[in-house]
Amino acid sequence: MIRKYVYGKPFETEAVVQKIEACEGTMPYFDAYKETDLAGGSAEMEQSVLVNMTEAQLTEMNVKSMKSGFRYVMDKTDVVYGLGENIRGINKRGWHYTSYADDNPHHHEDVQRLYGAHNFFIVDGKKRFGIFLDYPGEITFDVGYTHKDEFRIFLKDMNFVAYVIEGSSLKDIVKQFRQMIGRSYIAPRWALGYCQSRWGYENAEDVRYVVKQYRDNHVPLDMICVDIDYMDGYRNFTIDEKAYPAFEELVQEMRQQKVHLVPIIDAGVKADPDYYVDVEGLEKGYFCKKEDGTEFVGTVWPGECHFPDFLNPEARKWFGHHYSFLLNKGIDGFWNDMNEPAIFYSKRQMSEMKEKIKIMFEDSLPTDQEIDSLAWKLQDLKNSRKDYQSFYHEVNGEQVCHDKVHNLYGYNMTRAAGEAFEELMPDKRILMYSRSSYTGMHRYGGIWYGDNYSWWSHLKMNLSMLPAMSMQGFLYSGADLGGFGSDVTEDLLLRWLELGIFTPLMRNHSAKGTREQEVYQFTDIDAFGRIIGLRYALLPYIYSEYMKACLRDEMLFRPLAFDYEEDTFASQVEDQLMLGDSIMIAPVLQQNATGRYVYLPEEMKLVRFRSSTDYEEEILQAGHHYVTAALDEVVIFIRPDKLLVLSNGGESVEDVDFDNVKTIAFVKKEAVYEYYQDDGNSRYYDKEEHFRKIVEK
Ligand code: MIG
Repeated sequence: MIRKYVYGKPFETEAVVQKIEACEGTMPYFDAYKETDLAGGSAEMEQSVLVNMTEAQLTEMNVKSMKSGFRYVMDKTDVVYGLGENIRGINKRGWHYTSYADDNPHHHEDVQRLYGAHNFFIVDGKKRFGIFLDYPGEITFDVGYTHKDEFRIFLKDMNFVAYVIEGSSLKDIVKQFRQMIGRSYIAPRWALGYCQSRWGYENAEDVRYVVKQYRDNHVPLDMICVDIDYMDGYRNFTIDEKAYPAFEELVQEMRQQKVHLVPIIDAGVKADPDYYVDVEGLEKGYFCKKEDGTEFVGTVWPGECHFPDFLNPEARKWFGHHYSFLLNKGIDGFWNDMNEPAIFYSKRQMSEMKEKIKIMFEDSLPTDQEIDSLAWKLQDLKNSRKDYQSFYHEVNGEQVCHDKVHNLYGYNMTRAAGEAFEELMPDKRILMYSRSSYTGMHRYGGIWYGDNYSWWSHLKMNLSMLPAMSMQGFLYSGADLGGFGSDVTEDLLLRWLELGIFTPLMRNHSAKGTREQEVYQFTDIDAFGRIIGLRYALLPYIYSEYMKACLRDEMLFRPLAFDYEEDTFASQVEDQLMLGDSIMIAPVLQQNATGRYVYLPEEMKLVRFRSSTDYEEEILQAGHHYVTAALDEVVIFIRPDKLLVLSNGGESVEDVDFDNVKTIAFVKKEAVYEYYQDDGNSRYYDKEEHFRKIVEK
């Protein structure tokens, strides 16, 4: 059951598609809560007194700052799931998280926010409920950070909608939420192939070289992402003719190699009187403006940029239709970047900074501390709150300050593309994944999890994020495998791919200046070929589960506790996941380990793959086990009376035979599997003939 509570005058985010009548009163579970900072002492006042005080009374009391929100007192054993793209574990307890989309390439253990804003969570304990706060501005979820047993939520202002969801199970709560926000974006089947990417392929020859290496080594490959270097001076919807001459021919040549070229699009449009997109945008008034009515300018990769007002439906349509520049060249997939939006700095802030630096160096030499603080201040120029507060969107004829709707920017950029694709290519699925996102964007594209590092802890973080993303409906998603920043090692890449073979978006991506991380850069190419080959063998299962999760508003990856609610240990398991209907995965996440401990909530069949054809099986009892998994081995666990469908593999998705599949089953009485299959490319997903039962006795 879903109950809706409207507070104040909420902004219409269009995250929710279901019509739900609002209830009277205030939302259950959480009590109204205020936190004050009293001048001359910050002793907490009695809540009963505080929440009823008027603004005037508070001012009289010398309140320096006050945060308004809600509080829930957690039981010791309560587990909190959700919040989508965030750091830390599956159980979000013990930290504070902020929804305010941020381009932060340092996913350290102490950051509070990343690129997306996903305000849905479930509290599971003596009481069990889910809450979605539909609010496009900044929210803080203090999940036992300030007080270990209190869950406090603070919103910038009290104009929002709360949806409180109760259900018969954790899965049921998620399903109701997902039905409410609409069906997830469905990627073309080829986009579940392996993707090689790097910010650093500078020209067509670089791309050809990568593809040749993969094909020569017989390591499967379906896509190459091209990063900002393919554009002419980082101008969206242009091509650098020197680096990528005859782009259309390159696209065709790649298609003959069964590889899709996937270009990046950035949010900022270069401010340039000789650039057609900028000229059009200015003419039509489609860019975000400052209070004085002139266009806001911020510096990003192209230099000074204008920012399309994606909240304006006309501007959205205009920008979306520009993707046809590339669609017409044979492109059928894109990634949307820098759409928080990322801003390196604005002119105004830069001049202020220059002033500060001048003063600092004027009279005397700065101290060490001053230099440190200067470095911090320079960092603060990036993605600065002041900038976000200084420009406006036009929504139904009204000016809305960007800061208040910040989290909707990337969502609506991707929506612009998604809506255009539906119009321009009604019969074909186009690949789209974005960096920034908000609930609702899941209907138009997937996401990748941004600029992680080549760190073992980030491999673990990748695993933790997967079920949280499934909850939010971002089913086509994945992290940069091998890590984006810093230098990868061969063993880390192998282990990371051993998780990546299960995620719908399976992309190896890395940053300029880091160690090259294509699989052929390392010694045991054969092992990489076998692991990636296993992905292609598993594709019938992964695609079928992915599609069913999309079509039925379900989770693809689940924490163990979602399937074994009665099992009191299951909620403790932070490094294993249920994947689809039949299996549990337990990747090795630690360097130099030749195996790991695995918890089995019930008897299961272990399958240890060295390749799709070379594997062994073993039945394991419920309980704790140490399971070996050498560097080139993948262990999975099949549940009782469930089965796995496998193909004979292939070097590209189009070579995979999805009709004639093999099975590996754990038969106790009878293993049953519902196998989904379609052409992988059209938009007629729901036909009955796509579902087939496979039974094994
Ligand atoms: O400021 O386009 O997250 O995947 O390679 C960095 C260059 C801009 C950030 C993306 C990353 C991409 C990079 N971009």
